[in-house]
Amino acid sequence: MNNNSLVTLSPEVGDAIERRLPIVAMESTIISHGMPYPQNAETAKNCERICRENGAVPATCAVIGGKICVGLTEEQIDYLGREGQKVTKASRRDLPMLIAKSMDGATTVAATMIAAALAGIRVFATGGIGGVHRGAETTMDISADLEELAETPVCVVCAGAKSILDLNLTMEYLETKGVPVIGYGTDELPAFYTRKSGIKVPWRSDAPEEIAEAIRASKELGYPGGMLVVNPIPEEYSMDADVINKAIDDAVEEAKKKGIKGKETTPFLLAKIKDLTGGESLVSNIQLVYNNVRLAARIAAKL
Ligand code: PSU
Ligand code: MN
Repeated sequence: MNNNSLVTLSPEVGDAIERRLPIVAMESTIISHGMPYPQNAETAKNCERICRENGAVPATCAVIGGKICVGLTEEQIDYLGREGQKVTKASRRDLPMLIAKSMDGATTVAATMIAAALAGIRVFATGGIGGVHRGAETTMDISADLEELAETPVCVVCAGAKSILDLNLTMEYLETKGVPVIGYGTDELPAFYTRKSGIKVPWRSDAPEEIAEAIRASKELGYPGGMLVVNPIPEEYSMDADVINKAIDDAVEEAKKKGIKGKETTPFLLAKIKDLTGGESLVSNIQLVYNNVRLAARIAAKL
């Protein structure tokens, strides 16, 4: 499958591709920019373990020394965790120059989808995706993740989107781009830390098998893009809506005051929210990622 000289498969992932075993891709910006050290590296390694326990081979992706690595060693995961925001946050627009300069980069949802697609991997688990930011009507801050979902055939399992984004506009954007959005066991878009947002999703599925069938159908229809499965955070880890929404509003306000822009916006907000909730948001964040890995592994197993 991998004839691309830019892509390096780990031995485990290479073997899984050859044997056509279920594989789940995972991103690395969530490690470097999404969580503090050492919880970030621990979470990434636990995700790999949970993935294996659920019958799929994990393929955490990053750019290391200018190579697109699909499947990382524990040392590489620790390195990304330790370096944190010193590593380049790499989205679609960053890959060519990171490769040209033989640099390292932690891949966002968009860049991880590209890596996964190059390796022939069709299912990807993460926490939250980027989207249309609040105030995008003046800043034009719309994550490249949305465009990637329209262009690259990978099914992304997430816990919805944080309300650091404008969730209504994010859904409108996905509708315009024709990206299938499927609520797993829900009719509503989950809001990452909470199970509900009040926004309807176009489709609901209660069966990983059915989602796998939709992935196959999308391919047969000749759709270029992927799809988005939104999986609510388990009840026991979901946060109080008032507490989290207040923290998010305060974080957005502070980012505006400080003039935080562009790719710094999402990492700034994530760190601020964690501080404002006294770390409670981090616990929820970690648990919802595990929950998404479990579902992604079950979908991959049905493909
Ligand atoms: N949302 C989260 N946690 C994250 C991210 C988003 O709840 O770690 C990361 C993901 O890697 C996502 C990226 O792809 O931020 C989006 O950044 P931007 O909005 O700059 O495209
Ligand atoms: Mn942006």
